[in-house]
Amino acid sequence: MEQQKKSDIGLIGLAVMGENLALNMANHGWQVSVYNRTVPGVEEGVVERFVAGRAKGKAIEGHTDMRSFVESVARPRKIMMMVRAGRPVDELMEQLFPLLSPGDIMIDGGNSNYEDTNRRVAVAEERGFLFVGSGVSGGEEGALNGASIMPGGSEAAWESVKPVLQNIAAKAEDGSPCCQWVGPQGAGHFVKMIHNGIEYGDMQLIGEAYWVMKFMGGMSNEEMADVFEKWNEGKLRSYLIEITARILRHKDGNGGYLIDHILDAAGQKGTGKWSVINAMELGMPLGLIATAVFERSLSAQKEMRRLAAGRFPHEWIQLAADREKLLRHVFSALYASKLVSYAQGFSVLQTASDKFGWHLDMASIARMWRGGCIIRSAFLNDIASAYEAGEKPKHLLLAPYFAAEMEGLLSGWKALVAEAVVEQLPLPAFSSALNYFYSLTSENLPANLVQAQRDYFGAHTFERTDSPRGEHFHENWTGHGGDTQSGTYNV
Ligand code: NBP
Repeated sequence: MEQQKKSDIGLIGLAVMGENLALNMANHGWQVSVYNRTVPGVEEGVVERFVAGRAKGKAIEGHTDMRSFVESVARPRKIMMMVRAGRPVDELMEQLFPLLSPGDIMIDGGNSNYEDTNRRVAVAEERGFLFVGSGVSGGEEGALNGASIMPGGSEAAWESVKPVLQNIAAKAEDGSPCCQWVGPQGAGHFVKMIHNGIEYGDMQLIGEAYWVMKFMGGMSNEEMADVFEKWNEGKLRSYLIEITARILRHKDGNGGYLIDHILDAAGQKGTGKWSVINAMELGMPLGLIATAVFERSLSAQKEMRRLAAGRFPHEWIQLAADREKLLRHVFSALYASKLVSYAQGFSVLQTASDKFGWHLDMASIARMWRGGCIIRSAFLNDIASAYEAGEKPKHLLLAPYFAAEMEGLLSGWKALVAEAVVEQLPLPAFSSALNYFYSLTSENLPANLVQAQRDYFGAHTFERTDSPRGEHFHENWTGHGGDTQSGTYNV
Protein backbone atom coordinates (compact mmCIF):
# COMPACT_ATOMS: atom_id res chain seq x y z
CA MET A 1 0.00 0.00 0.00
CA GLU A 2 1.30 3.48 -0.90
CA GLN A 3 2.22 5.44 2.18
CA GLN A 4 0.48 8.72 2.93
CA LYS A 5 3.46 10.56 4.33
CA LYS A 6 7.08 9.57 4.48
CA SER A 7 8.83 9.67 7.82
CA ASP A 8 11.06 12.61 8.77
CA ILE A 9 13.76 10.31 10.09
CA GLY A 10 14.60 6.61 10.37
CA LEU A 11 16.12 5.01 13.44
CA ILE A 12 17.90 1.67 13.59
CA GLY A 13 18.51 -0.19 16.86
CA LEU A 14 15.75 -0.50 19.43
CA ALA A 15 17.74 -1.09 22.58
CA VAL A 16 17.52 1.35 25.48
CA MET A 17 18.96 4.39 23.65
CA GLY A 18 17.22 3.85 20.32
CA GLU A 19 13.78 3.29 21.79
CA ASN A 20 13.97 6.41 23.91
CA LEU A 21 15.36 8.59 21.15
CA ALA A 22 12.56 7.46 18.82
CA LEU A 23 9.98 8.36 21.48
CA ASN A 24 11.72 11.71 22.07
CA MET A 25 11.53 12.50 18.34
CA ALA A 26 7.87 11.49 18.11
CA ASN A 27 7.06 13.52 21.23
CA HIS A 28 8.50 16.54 19.43
CA GLY A 29 6.26 16.04 16.41
CA TRP A 30 8.60 14.16 14.08
CA GLN A 31 7.37 11.12 12.23
CA VAL A 32 9.82 8.28 12.81
CA SER A 33 10.39 4.94 11.09
CA VAL A 34 12.14 2.36 13.27
CA TYR A 35 13.99 -0.84 12.44
CA ASN A 36 15.71 -3.52 14.48
CA ARG A 37 17.38 -6.57 12.99
CA THR A 38 15.60 -9.90 13.35
CA VAL A 39 18.10 -12.69 13.75
CA PRO A 40 17.18 -16.20 14.74
CA GLY A 41 18.61 -16.86 18.17
CA VAL A 42 18.81 -13.14 18.99
CA GLU A 43 15.74 -11.69 20.69
CA GLU A 44 12.93 -11.56 18.13
CA GLY A 45 9.83 -9.39 17.90
CA VAL A 46 11.67 -6.30 19.18
CA VAL A 47 10.03 -4.00 16.63
CA GLU A 48 6.55 -5.45 17.09
CA ARG A 49 6.77 -5.19 20.87
CA PHE A 50 7.93 -1.57 20.75
CA VAL A 51 5.28 -0.47 18.26
CA ALA A 52 2.50 -2.19 20.20
CA GLY A 53 3.88 -1.03 23.54
CA ARG A 54 5.66 2.24 24.36
CA ALA A 55 5.25 3.58 20.80
CA LYS A 56 1.54 2.90 20.61
CA GLY A 57 -0.47 5.88 19.42
CA LYS A 58 2.68 7.82 18.47
CA ALA A 59 3.94 8.73 14.99
CA ILE A 60 6.30 5.76 15.00
CA GLU A 61 6.21 3.21 12.21
CA GLY A 62 7.86 -0.18 12.73
CA HIS A 63 9.75 -2.13 10.05
CA THR A 64 11.41 -5.51 10.08
CA ASP A 65 12.51 -5.29 6.46
CA MET A 66 15.42 -2.96 5.74
CA ARG A 67 14.25 -2.02 2.25
CA SER A 68 10.75 -1.00 3.31
CA PHE A 69 12.28 0.86 6.25
CA VAL A 70 14.59 2.89 4.01
CA GLU A 71 11.84 3.57 1.48
CA SER A 72 9.56 4.86 4.24
CA VAL A 73 11.85 7.82 4.99
CA ALA A 74 11.60 11.15 3.11
CA ARG A 75 14.61 12.19 0.98
CA PRO A 76 17.25 13.26 1.54
CA ARG A 77 16.97 10.49 4.10
CA LYS A 78 18.20 10.82 7.63
CA ILE A 79 18.92 7.38 9.08
CA MET A 80 20.17 7.29 12.65
CA MET A 81 21.93 4.18 13.96
CA MET A 82 21.81 3.47 17.71
CA VAL A 83 23.55 0.12 17.77
CA ARG A 84 26.55 -1.34 19.53
CA ALA A 85 29.74 0.43 18.48
CA GLY A 86 32.23 -1.39 16.26
CA ARG A 87 31.45 -3.96 13.62
CA PRO A 88 27.61 -3.59 13.79
CA VAL A 89 27.92 -0.04 12.42
CA ASP A 90 30.03 -1.21 9.45
CA GLU A 91 27.64 -4.09 8.78
CA LEU A 92 24.67 -1.74 8.80
CA MET A 93 26.39 0.69 6.46
CA GLU A 94 27.01 -2.13 3.99
CA GLN A 95 23.33 -3.07 4.17
CA LEU A 96 22.24 0.55 3.72
CA PHE A 97 24.51 1.54 0.83
CA PRO A 98 22.57 -0.29 -1.95
CA LEU A 99 19.26 1.05 -0.63
CA LEU A 100 20.15 4.73 -0.17
CA SER A 101 19.99 7.55 -2.72
CA PRO A 102 22.76 10.12 -3.33
CA GLY A 103 22.84 12.79 -0.63
CA ASP A 104 21.17 10.60 2.00
CA ILE A 105 22.56 10.94 5.51
CA MET A 106 23.62 8.25 7.98
CA ILE A 107 23.98 9.32 11.61
CA ASP A 108 25.88 7.09 14.01
CA GLY A 109 24.75 8.05 17.52
CA GLY A 110 26.63 5.25 19.30
CA ASN A 111 29.88 5.46 21.22
CA SER A 112 32.07 4.83 18.19
CA ASN A 113 35.81 5.25 18.14
CA TYR A 114 36.58 8.54 16.36
CA GLU A 115 39.07 6.85 14.04
CA ASP A 116 36.31 4.52 12.84
CA THR A 117 34.20 7.62 12.22
CA ASN A 118 37.04 9.28 10.25
CA ARG A 119 37.06 6.21 8.00
CA ARG A 120 33.27 5.94 7.73
CA VAL A 121 32.84 9.59 6.77
CA ALA A 122 35.36 9.09 3.95
CA VAL A 123 33.78 5.82 2.78
CA ALA A 124 30.25 7.25 2.80
CA GLU A 125 31.27 10.44 1.00
CA GLU A 126 33.16 8.44 -1.65
CA ARG A 127 29.87 6.70 -2.40
CA GLY A 128 27.90 9.96 -2.61
CA PHE A 129 26.35 9.84 0.87
CA LEU A 130 26.82 11.96 3.97
CA PHE A 131 27.85 10.59 7.35
CA VAL A 132 27.46 12.15 10.77
CA GLY A 133 29.24 10.66 13.78
CA SER A 134 27.47 12.00 16.82
CA GLY A 135 28.18 11.55 20.48
CA VAL A 136 25.00 11.27 22.53
CA SER A 137 25.25 11.60 26.28
CA GLY A 138 22.60 11.40 28.95
CA GLY A 139 21.80 7.70 29.07
CA GLU A 140 18.25 6.44 28.97
CA GLU A 141 16.76 9.52 30.64
CA GLY A 142 18.56 11.94 28.32
CA ALA A 143 17.61 9.97 25.23
CA LEU A 144 13.95 10.31 26.19
CA ASN A 145 13.85 13.84 27.58
CA GLY A 146 16.85 15.59 26.07
CA ALA A 147 20.46 14.54 25.69
CA SER A 148 23.66 16.39 24.96
CA ILE A 149 24.29 15.66 21.29
CA MET A 150 27.70 16.24 19.69
CA PRO A 151 27.53 15.81 15.90
CA GLY A 152 30.51 15.88 13.54
CA GLY A 153 31.44 14.51 10.12
CA SER A 154 30.03 15.57 6.72
CA GLU A 155 29.31 19.25 7.30
CA ALA A 156 26.88 19.36 4.34
CA ALA A 157 24.54 17.22 6.48
CA TRP A 158 24.25 19.76 9.29
CA GLU A 159 21.46 21.92 7.81
CA SER A 160 19.32 18.78 7.33
CA VAL A 161 19.93 17.12 10.69
CA LYS A 162 20.06 20.30 12.78
CA PRO A 163 16.27 20.82 13.16
CA VAL A 164 15.70 17.31 14.54
CA LEU A 165 18.83 17.00 16.65
CA GLN A 166 18.56 20.45 18.24
CA ASN A 167 14.86 19.88 18.82
CA ILE A 168 15.35 16.64 20.76
CA ALA A 169 18.48 17.80 22.60
CA ALA A 170 18.47 19.02 26.18
CA LYS A 171 18.16 22.75 26.68
CA ALA A 172 20.58 24.62 28.93
CA GLU A 173 19.23 26.99 31.56
CA ASP A 174 19.39 29.88 29.08
CA GLY A 175 17.25 27.84 26.66
CA SER A 176 19.98 27.09 24.09
CA PRO A 177 20.08 23.52 22.72
CA CYS A 178 22.86 21.25 23.97
CA CYS A 179 23.66 20.30 20.39
CA GLN A 180 25.95 22.23 18.03
CA TRP A 181 28.05 21.22 15.06
CA VAL A 182 31.41 20.07 16.44
CA GLY A 183 33.64 19.66 13.39
CA PRO A 184 34.67 17.42 10.47
CA GLN A 185 35.54 13.72 10.44
CA GLY A 186 35.31 12.00 13.82
CA ALA A 187 35.38 15.28 15.80
CA GLY A 188 31.96 14.63 17.35
CA HIS A 189 32.98 11.22 18.62
CA PHE A 190 36.36 12.54 19.82
CA VAL A 191 34.59 15.21 21.88
CA LYS A 192 32.17 12.60 23.27
CA MET A 193 35.14 10.39 24.18
CA ILE A 194 36.77 13.20 26.17
CA HIS A 195 33.38 13.92 27.76
CA ASN A 196 33.28 10.33 28.98
CA GLY A 197 36.86 10.52 30.20
CA ILE A 198 36.00 13.62 32.23
CA GLU A 199 33.02 11.69 33.58
CA TYR A 200 35.41 8.97 34.84
CA GLY A 201 37.48 11.69 36.52
CA ASP A 202 34.50 13.42 38.14
CA MET A 203 33.22 10.12 39.55
CA GLN A 204 36.60 9.18 41.01
CA LEU A 205 36.96 12.64 42.59
CA ILE A 206 33.51 12.48 44.16
CA GLY A 207 34.37 8.98 45.39
CA GLU A 208 37.47 10.33 47.12
CA ALA A 209 35.49 13.18 48.74
CA TYR A 210 33.05 10.55 50.05
CA TRP A 211 35.90 8.41 51.37
CA VAL A 212 37.51 11.30 53.27
CA MET A 213 34.22 12.34 54.83
CA LYS A 214 33.47 8.76 55.82
CA PHE A 215 36.82 7.81 57.28
CA MET A 216 38.55 11.05 58.25
CA GLY A 217 35.31 12.76 59.25
CA GLY A 218 33.54 9.72 60.68
CA MET A 219 30.36 10.90 58.94
CA SER A 220 27.17 8.93 58.37
CA ASN A 221 25.54 8.48 54.97
CA GLU A 222 22.86 11.03 55.86
CA GLU A 223 25.44 13.58 57.01
CA MET A 224 27.44 13.11 53.82
CA ALA A 225 24.27 13.42 51.72
CA ASP A 226 23.57 16.75 53.46
CA VAL A 227 27.02 18.00 52.47
CA PHE A 228 26.64 16.95 48.83
CA GLU A 229 23.22 18.61 48.75
CA LYS A 230 24.68 21.82 50.08
CA TRP A 231 27.54 21.70 47.57
CA ASN A 232 24.97 21.22 44.85
CA GLU A 233 23.70 24.71 45.55
CA GLY A 234 27.08 26.34 44.91
CA LYS A 235 30.05 26.18 42.56
CA LEU A 236 30.04 22.38 42.46
CA ARG A 237 26.42 22.22 41.30
CA SER A 238 26.25 19.28 38.91
CA TYR A 239 24.25 16.21 38.06
CA LEU A 240 26.82 13.81 39.58
CA ILE A 241 26.90 15.69 42.90
CA GLU A 242 23.10 15.72 42.94
CA ILE A 243 22.74 11.98 42.36
CA THR A 244 25.50 11.23 44.88
CA ALA A 245 23.37 12.80 47.62
CA ARG A 246 20.40 10.71 46.51
CA ILE A 247 22.48 7.52 46.32
CA LEU A 248 23.79 8.03 49.87
CA ARG A 249 20.24 8.36 51.24
CA HIS A 250 18.85 5.40 49.30
CA LYS A 251 17.66 2.42 51.33
CA ASP A 252 17.04 -1.01 49.84
CA GLY A 253 14.19 -3.40 50.60
CA ASN A 254 15.85 -4.46 53.86
CA GLY A 255 15.83 -0.93 55.23
CA GLY A 256 19.63 -0.54 55.17
CA TYR A 257 21.62 1.92 53.09
CA LEU A 258 22.19 0.29 49.72
CA ILE A 259 25.55 2.02 49.23
CA ASP A 260 26.97 0.01 52.15
CA HIS A 261 26.14 -3.24 50.36
CA ILE A 262 27.48 -2.48 46.90
CA LEU A 263 30.72 -4.30 46.13
CA ASP A 264 33.64 -1.91 45.57
CA ALA A 265 34.66 -3.33 42.18
CA ALA A 266 34.04 -0.82 39.39
CA GLY A 267 33.33 -1.74 35.79
CA GLN A 268 34.20 0.17 32.64
CA LYS A 269 33.27 0.05 28.99
CA GLY A 270 36.32 1.64 27.39
CA THR A 271 35.78 5.32 26.63
CA GLY A 272 37.93 6.37 29.61
CA LYS A 273 40.69 4.11 28.38
CA TRP A 274 40.36 5.49 24.83
CA SER A 275 40.66 9.05 26.14
CA VAL A 276 43.92 8.19 27.84
CA ILE A 277 45.31 6.25 24.88
CA ASN A 278 44.53 9.13 22.54
CA ALA A 279 45.97 11.70 24.93
CA MET A 280 49.17 9.64 24.99
CA GLU A 281 49.20 9.50 21.20
CA LEU A 282 48.92 13.28 21.15
CA GLY A 283 51.65 13.64 23.80
CA MET A 284 49.28 15.35 26.19
CA PRO A 285 49.03 14.82 29.96
CA LEU A 286 45.64 13.48 31.01
CA GLY A 287 46.79 12.14 34.35
CA LEU A 288 43.59 12.64 36.27
CA ILE A 289 41.49 10.58 33.88
CA ALA A 290 44.27 7.98 33.64
CA THR A 291 44.24 7.72 37.44
CA ALA A 292 40.47 7.28 37.41
CA VAL A 293 40.70 4.49 34.82
CA PHE A 294 43.51 2.71 36.68
CA GLU A 295 41.68 3.04 40.00
CA ARG A 296 38.69 1.26 38.47
CA SER A 297 41.07 -1.49 37.34
CA LEU A 298 42.62 -1.73 40.81
CA SER A 299 39.18 -1.71 42.43
CA ALA A 300 38.24 -4.70 40.30
CA GLN A 301 41.17 -6.66 41.81
CA LYS A 302 39.17 -7.18 44.97
CA GLU A 303 40.78 -10.43 46.06
CA MET A 304 44.28 -9.08 45.59
CA ARG A 305 43.41 -6.03 47.67
CA ARG A 306 41.94 -8.21 50.38
CA LEU A 307 45.20 -10.14 50.51
CA ALA A 308 47.37 -7.03 50.58
CA ALA A 309 45.17 -5.35 53.22
CA GLY A 310 45.72 -8.40 55.44
CA ARG A 311 49.49 -8.00 55.11
CA PHE A 312 49.50 -4.19 55.62
CA PRO A 313 46.53 -3.52 57.92
CA HIS A 314 45.51 0.03 58.71
CA GLU A 315 42.45 1.70 60.10
CA TRP A 316 41.10 5.20 59.61
CA ILE A 317 38.20 6.20 61.80
CA GLN A 318 37.45 9.87 62.40
CA LEU A 319 40.95 11.23 62.14
CA ALA A 320 39.93 14.86 61.87
CA ALA A 321 39.20 16.74 65.07
CA ASP A 322 37.63 19.73 63.33
CA ARG A 323 34.92 18.51 60.94
CA GLU A 324 34.07 21.96 59.54
CA LYS A 325 37.70 22.53 58.62
CA LEU A 326 37.91 19.07 57.08
CA LEU A 327 34.86 19.78 54.94
CA ARG A 328 36.33 23.07 53.73
CA HIS A 329 39.47 21.21 52.72
CA VAL A 330 37.52 18.46 50.96
CA PHE A 331 35.59 21.09 49.04
CA SER A 332 38.86 22.75 47.99
CA ALA A 333 40.41 19.45 46.93
CA LEU A 334 37.35 18.38 44.97
CA TYR A 335 36.83 21.70 43.20
CA ALA A 336 40.52 22.26 42.42
CA SER A 337 41.03 18.69 41.17
CA LYS A 338 37.95 19.02 39.00
CA LEU A 339 39.37 22.20 37.49
CA VAL A 340 42.62 20.35 36.75
CA SER A 341 40.69 17.53 35.12
CA TYR A 342 38.69 19.83 32.84
CA ALA A 343 41.80 21.85 32.03
CA GLN A 344 43.60 18.65 31.00
CA GLY A 345 40.60 17.47 28.95
CA PHE A 346 40.22 20.79 27.11
CA SER A 347 43.97 20.87 26.42
CA VAL A 348 43.67 17.47 24.75
CA LEU A 349 40.74 18.75 22.69
CA GLN A 350 42.76 21.81 21.63
CA THR A 351 45.73 19.68 20.63
CA ALA A 352 43.55 17.27 18.63
CA SER A 353 41.87 20.25 16.98
CA ASP A 354 45.23 21.74 15.96
CA LYS A 355 46.63 18.42 14.80
CA PHE A 356 43.62 17.31 12.76
CA GLY A 357 42.54 20.78 11.56
CA TRP A 358 39.11 20.48 13.19
CA HIS A 359 38.77 24.10 14.41
CA LEU A 360 36.95 22.98 17.55
CA ASP A 361 35.17 25.77 19.39
CA MET A 362 35.97 25.19 23.08
CA ALA A 363 33.30 27.60 24.35
CA SER A 364 30.63 25.91 22.24
CA ILE A 365 31.70 22.47 23.54
CA ALA A 366 31.54 23.67 27.16
CA ARG A 367 28.07 25.11 26.56
CA MET A 368 26.89 21.90 24.89
CA TRP A 369 27.81 19.97 28.03
CA ARG A 370 25.71 22.19 30.32
CA GLY A 371 22.56 20.15 29.86
CA GLY A 372 21.46 16.59 29.23
CA CYS A 373 24.83 14.89 29.71
CA ILE A 374 26.32 13.16 32.74
CA ILE A 375 28.96 15.84 33.43
CA ARG A 376 26.50 18.73 33.24
CA SER A 377 27.46 21.32 35.78
CA ALA A 378 27.25 24.99 36.63
CA PHE A 379 30.92 25.77 36.12
CA LEU A 380 30.86 24.85 32.42
CA ASN A 381 29.48 28.39 32.00
CA ASP A 382 32.69 29.74 33.53
CA ILE A 383 34.77 27.56 31.20
CA ALA A 384 32.85 28.85 28.17
CA SER A 385 33.32 32.44 29.36
CA ALA A 386 37.06 31.88 29.79
CA TYR A 387 37.35 30.69 26.18
CA GLU A 388 35.20 33.55 24.91
CA ALA A 389 37.37 36.21 26.55
CA GLY A 390 39.21 38.62 24.23
CA GLU A 391 42.51 36.94 24.95
CA LYS A 392 42.14 33.15 24.74
CA PRO A 393 43.79 31.43 27.72
CA LYS A 394 46.87 29.36 26.85
CA HIS A 395 45.74 27.00 29.59
CA LEU A 396 42.39 26.98 31.34
CA LEU A 397 44.03 27.31 34.76
CA LEU A 398 45.72 30.51 33.58
CA ALA A 399 42.42 32.16 32.66
CA PRO A 400 42.08 35.03 35.18
CA TYR A 401 38.94 33.64 36.83
CA PHE A 402 40.30 30.11 37.28
CA ALA A 403 43.79 31.26 38.32
CA ALA A 404 42.16 33.24 41.12
CA GLU A 405 40.03 30.24 42.09
CA MET A 406 43.11 28.00 42.26
CA GLU A 407 44.91 30.50 44.48
CA GLY A 408 42.04 30.35 46.93
CA LEU A 409 41.78 26.55 46.90
CA LEU A 410 45.42 25.55 47.10
CA SER A 411 46.04 25.64 50.84
CA GLY A 412 43.06 23.46 51.80
CA TRP A 413 43.74 21.07 48.92
CA LYS A 414 47.37 20.43 49.82
CA ALA A 415 46.65 20.23 53.54
CA LEU A 416 44.10 17.48 52.89
CA VAL A 417 46.33 15.49 50.54
CA ALA A 418 49.26 15.75 52.96
CA GLU A 419 47.19 14.53 55.89
CA ALA A 420 45.73 11.64 53.88
CA VAL A 421 49.16 10.57 52.64
CA VAL A 422 50.46 10.35 56.22
CA GLU A 423 47.37 8.42 57.30
CA GLN A 424 47.59 5.99 54.33
CA LEU A 425 44.16 6.98 53.06
CA PRO A 426 44.24 6.60 49.27
CA LEU A 427 43.39 9.81 47.41
CA PRO A 428 45.03 9.07 44.06
CA ALA A 429 43.07 11.57 41.96
CA PHE A 430 43.27 14.46 44.44
CA SER A 431 47.02 13.94 44.65
CA SER A 432 47.53 13.32 40.93
CA ALA A 433 45.80 16.63 40.24
CA LEU A 434 47.88 18.39 42.88
CA ASN A 435 51.14 17.05 41.48
CA TYR A 436 50.09 18.05 37.97
CA PHE A 437 49.43 21.54 39.29
CA TYR A 438 52.84 21.63 40.99
CA SER A 439 54.59 20.46 37.81
CA LEU A 440 52.62 22.83 35.60
CA THR A 441 53.57 25.76 37.80
CA SER A 442 57.27 24.80 38.03
CA GLU A 443 59.48 26.54 35.51
CA ASN A 444 62.14 23.89 36.11
CA LEU A 445 61.66 20.14 36.35
CA PRO A 446 64.14 17.28 36.73
CA ALA A 447 63.76 16.45 33.04
CA ASN A 448 67.32 17.76 32.56
CA LEU A 449 68.49 14.61 34.31
CA VAL A 450 66.16 12.44 32.22
CA GLN A 451 67.64 13.94 29.06
CA ALA A 452 71.17 13.36 30.37
CA GLN A 453 70.37 9.71 31.11
CA ARG A 454 68.79 9.23 27.68
CA ASP A 455 71.84 10.70 26.02
CA TYR A 456 74.23 8.69 28.25
CA PHE A 457 72.78 5.28 27.39
CA GLY A 458 71.19 5.89 24.00
CA ALA A 459 72.80 8.97 22.39
CA HIS A 460 69.34 10.57 22.28
CA THR A 461 70.82 14.10 22.52
CA PHE A 462 69.68 17.07 24.61
CA GLU A 463 69.14 20.80 24.29
CA ARG A 464 71.19 23.22 26.44
CA THR A 465 69.98 26.06 28.63
CA ASP A 466 72.75 28.26 27.19
CA SER A 467 71.92 27.56 23.50
CA PRO A 468 68.85 28.31 21.39
CA ARG A 469 65.95 25.83 21.47
CA GLY A 470 66.07 23.24 18.69
CA GLU A 471 69.86 22.87 18.78
CA HIS A 472 70.70 19.32 19.88
CA PHE A 473 73.91 18.14 21.54
CA HIS A 474 75.44 14.78 22.30
CA GLU A 475 78.06 14.22 24.98
CA ASN A 476 80.67 11.49 24.98
CA TRP A 477 79.91 10.75 28.65
CA THR A 478 82.32 7.87 29.23
CA GLY A 479 85.16 8.90 27.00
CA HIS A 480 84.85 5.74 24.95
CA GLY A 481 81.43 6.27 23.32
CA GLY A 482 81.32 7.44 19.70
CA ASP A 483 79.87 10.65 18.24
CA THR A 484 76.94 8.92 16.57
CA GLN A 485 73.55 10.28 17.62
CA SER A 486 70.31 8.38 17.76
CA GLY A 487 67.41 9.51 15.61
CA THR A 488 64.87 11.43 17.64
CA TYR A 489 61.14 11.80 17.68
CA ASN A 490 58.93 13.53 20.13
CA VAL A 491 55.51 12.66 21.43
P1 NBP B 1 23.61 -1.64 22.88
O1 NBP B 1 24.93 -0.96 22.84
O2 NBP B 1 23.39 -2.70 23.86
O3 NBP B 1 23.30 -2.20 21.40
C1 NBP B 1 22.18 -2.98 21.17
C2 NBP B 1 21.57 -2.68 19.82
O4 NBP B 1 22.51 -2.94 18.79
C3 NBP B 1 20.38 -3.60 19.60
O5 NBP B 1 19.39 -2.90 18.89
C4 NBP B 1 21.02 -4.70 18.76
O6 NBP B 1 20.10 -5.43 18.00
C5 NBP B 1 21.90 -3.86 17.88
N1 NBP B 1 22.87 -4.63 17.11
C6 NBP B 1 23.92 -5.38 17.53
BR1 NBP B 1 24.36 -5.69 19.26
N2 NBP B 1 24.61 -5.93 16.53
C7 NBP B 1 23.97 -5.53 15.41
C8 NBP B 1 24.21 -5.76 14.06
N3 NBP B 1 25.25 -6.48 13.66
N4 NBP B 1 23.36 -5.21 13.16
C9 NBP B 1 22.32 -4.46 13.56
N5 NBP B 1 22.05 -4.18 14.87
C10 NBP B 1 22.87 -4.71 15.77
O7 NBP B 1 22.42 -0.56 23.00
P2 NBP B 1 22.32 0.82 23.78
O8 NBP B 1 22.74 0.70 25.19
O9 NBP B 1 20.97 1.34 23.45
O10 NBP B 1 23.40 1.75 23.06
C11 NBP B 1 23.37 2.06 21.68
C12 NBP B 1 24.61 2.87 21.36
O11 NBP B 1 24.56 4.09 22.11
C13 NBP B 1 25.90 2.19 21.73
O12 NBP B 1 26.90 2.53 20.84
C14 NBP B 1 26.21 2.76 23.10
O13 NBP B 1 27.60 2.71 23.40
C15 NBP B 1 25.72 4.17 22.93
N6 NBP B 1 25.34 4.83 24.18
C16 NBP B 1 24.72 4.15 25.17
C17 NBP B 1 24.34 4.80 26.33
C18 NBP B 1 23.63 4.07 27.44
O14 NBP B 1 23.44 4.69 28.51
N7 NBP B 1 23.20 2.84 27.26
C19 NBP B 1 24.59 6.17 26.46
C20 NBP B 1 25.19 6.86 25.41
C21 NBP B 1 25.56 6.17 24.27
P3 NBP B 1 19.43 -6.78 18.64
O15 NBP B 1 18.27 -6.28 19.45
O16 NBP B 1 19.01 -7.54 17.47
O17 NBP B 1 20.48 -7.46 19.45
